[in-house]
Amino acid sequence: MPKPIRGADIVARTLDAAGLRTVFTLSGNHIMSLFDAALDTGLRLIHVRHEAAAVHMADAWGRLNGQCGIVWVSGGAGFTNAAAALCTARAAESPLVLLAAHAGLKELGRGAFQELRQAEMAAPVAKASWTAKSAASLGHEVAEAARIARSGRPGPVHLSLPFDLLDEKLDDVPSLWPTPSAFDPQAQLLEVSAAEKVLAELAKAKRPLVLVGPQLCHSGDLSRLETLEGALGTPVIPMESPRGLNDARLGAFAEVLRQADLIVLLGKALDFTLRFGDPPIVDPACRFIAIDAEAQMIERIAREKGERLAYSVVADAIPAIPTLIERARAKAEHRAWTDEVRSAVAYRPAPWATLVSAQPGKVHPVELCRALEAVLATRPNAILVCDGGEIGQWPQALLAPSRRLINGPAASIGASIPFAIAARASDPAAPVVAVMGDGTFGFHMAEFDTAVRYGLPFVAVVGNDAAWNAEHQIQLREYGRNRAHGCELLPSRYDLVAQALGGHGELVTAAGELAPAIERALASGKPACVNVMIERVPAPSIRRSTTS
Ligand SMILES: Cc1ncc(C[n+]2csc(CCOP(=O)(O)OP(=O)(O)O)c2C)c(N)n1
Ligand SMILES: [Mg+2]
Repeated sequence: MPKPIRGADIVARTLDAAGLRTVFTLSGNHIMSLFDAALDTGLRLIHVRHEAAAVHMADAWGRLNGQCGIVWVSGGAGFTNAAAALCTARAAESPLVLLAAHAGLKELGRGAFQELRQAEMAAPVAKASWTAKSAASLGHEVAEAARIARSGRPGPVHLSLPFDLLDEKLDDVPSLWPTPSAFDPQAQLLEVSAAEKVLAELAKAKRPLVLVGPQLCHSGDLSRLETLEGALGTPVIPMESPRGLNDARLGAFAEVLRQADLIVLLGKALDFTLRFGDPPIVDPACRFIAIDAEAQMIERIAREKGERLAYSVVADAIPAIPTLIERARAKAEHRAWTDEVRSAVAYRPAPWATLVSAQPGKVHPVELCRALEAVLATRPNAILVCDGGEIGQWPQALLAPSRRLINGPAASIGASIPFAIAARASDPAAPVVAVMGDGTFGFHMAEFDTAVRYGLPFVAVVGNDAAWNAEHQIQLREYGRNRAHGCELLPSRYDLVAQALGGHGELVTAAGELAPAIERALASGKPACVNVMIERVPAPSIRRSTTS
């Protein structure tokens, strides 16, 4: 006789068997059966202080590991808190599965506890979003969610789990369990003949560029892009910032983009980050190639660019890279052009090298980055997180760690503390440094408690300018100083917040104190906040014609 099993056990065991063992969660009535089921598996629960933080953690997990991050939250408001954070993961092409409790199927339409059309609500911020159909299909539906999250252009998937299905008892028969391959992404491989066509177009072009989207920036495995650039003899440019062509990491790239005669969009959406590829940012005669997992993306590019879309193919971006490298033996050389692009990307204003703050008791963000550069130089396995408005742009401009997490094209601030905690959970030996604004710190500062409970140290370096400065700068530019309001904050002691929650805190008011304070924070072995009083300056907008 098969033993009876609960729906909740099917979910927990399915995740365990697939190796998806770290679950970011916050408890709630209807998922307590999942918590109970987890005890009989190898699952590790990391329970947090706000559901959005759990999603941000799973997002970071997905970006760092290429595996799905897993989230469990309650239904109703637990779900809505979580769903809001899917927006960041969706734009960043990050694979995760949000499993949310849901009113019982049997009570739907009768004003059930926490009854809400969750699947509809998450649909615009998820790759797929649905409510589980039966207890017997729960394992298969979880596998399907994970498969969709990692197929094509990766992204978050939401699956609501009606609590009556989680509580239902059924016989443990083999048909309940998905096969390991049910989790595998559906691959769309770039055919050799397609790769040859792309290479032939590259060979004909004089000033080609390959632009790659967020999914190729995730692992921080820049060497993959460098190898591609070397093999193609064509500059390969990562684009994952909501600032698009003003991405400080790309230096003066916008100036050379205008000269390109062929742009290969390798898994890179033609969107606002590229100003839609329209003139004057792109030459009106420039041609395009699109290699994209989504036929709809290619159709849109074809509609917008007409005959200037020289070639297109539906294929996944990541596995396309080895195929392109393999076939690129007779590569076209664009050495002078590649050097020109590289020097534009590497350009930083010369005055930055010697810049020091003119304001007593304050540090300039460039000085902050100088100290961080020294700290990171001795830690090649470090993970750098950048968040916040203006402050977050400076480390993106000045630091080049091998692993980096930024908020991404959704332009959402606030994820950095959860990102840092998940980064440490994912690589317990990695020093994790998160640079963020003072406004941003407030979004998830309670997660210091989570980090303390789980012994997951990281250093939050807060650029404290007592303002939502990015928006304040817009007011200064667009409306004038005397109409700037609603963006002031206090120069609060966030370092003491960290201490109060069991972490380590440092207050820094002079550049000379920075490196020692960050070193002490790392050495503390605790979640730490280095609260740095900084000048309220605009983010860099790098052009070779200007010095700021
Ligand atoms: C979730 C979210 N809310 C609001 C915004 C708008 N926004 C962008 S930057 C910014 C200010 C951030 O302030 P802070 O973290 O202190 O960084 P600063 O700009 O001061 O360096 C705001 C409010 C956003 N991008 N995302
Ligand atoms: Mg600020």
